[in-house]
Amino acid sequence: MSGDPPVVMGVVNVTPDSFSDGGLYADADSAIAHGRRLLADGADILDVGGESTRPGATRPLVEEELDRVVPVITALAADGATVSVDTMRSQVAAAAVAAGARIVNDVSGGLADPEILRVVAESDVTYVAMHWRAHADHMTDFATYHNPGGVVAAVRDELARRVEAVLAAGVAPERLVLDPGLGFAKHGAHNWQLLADLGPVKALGYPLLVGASRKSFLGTLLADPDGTPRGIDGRDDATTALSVLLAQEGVWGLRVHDVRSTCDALRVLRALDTAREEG
Ligand code: PMM
Repeated sequence: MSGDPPVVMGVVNVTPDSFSDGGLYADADSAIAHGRRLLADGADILDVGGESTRPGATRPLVEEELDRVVPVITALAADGATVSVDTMRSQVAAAAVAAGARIVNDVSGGLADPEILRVVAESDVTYVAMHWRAHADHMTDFATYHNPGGVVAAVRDELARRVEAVLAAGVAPERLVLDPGLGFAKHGAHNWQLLADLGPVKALGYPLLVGASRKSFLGTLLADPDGTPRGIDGRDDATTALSVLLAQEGVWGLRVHDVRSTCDALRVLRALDTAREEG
């Protein structure tokens, strides 16, 4: 690993329907307890979300999303955790920041609700802009990349346009993080192409967050001989393998569900680095 190890962002989905952990932490108490477990496992950041973005998901009302995330953010921030809010909505971002969130993780990169950029610009929080093309209920319609350079060039170019919008809204460049958006308007092969060639996205010059954890392209990779995709519960080892590779690529952050295995893997990398430096 050259440079700083990635930060580990643990996922706290306060939703009834997220694809990986939907319904497990749908009430505030269990979500708060889960966040505390992730902190004990070594998470640097807790990413609290109240809207499922699984393909085909329908959106909650703003009030529902607020009711889900605000009490959880308030409690975890009061514990001293660095909390991120996973939202595309300006009202939710504003309430989350008021409740103590330090990062706004917007999977739409400001496309779903451009007002969110103003909320971020008027605060001092970090903004994660992810590559995104459409809401979950029809994003698979947009999973085509026939342009020269394919998905890698498209993601780079579309993120570059988001960077312009974010900076034009007054967000300081040092507060911006980019994310290639694995699984969002992307089929399995697109995700692998992006993972195999992060260089062009990295060359935009911003820290990168990557969320590969438990996503369906891993289920497909690990499918049974009869083609049945590996279930959510069986995807953490493959996620951890990717965490190791992404750490070696120098990404800024890893968004994962099973925080402990990724933190363990990062400790292995650090021990090797130390042995090399001392040897
Ligand atoms: N993936 C999901 C939700 N939020 N945020 C960022 N920045 N990057 C991601 O890849 C990402 C995200 C969907 O996964 P989940 O349903 O397991 O939370």
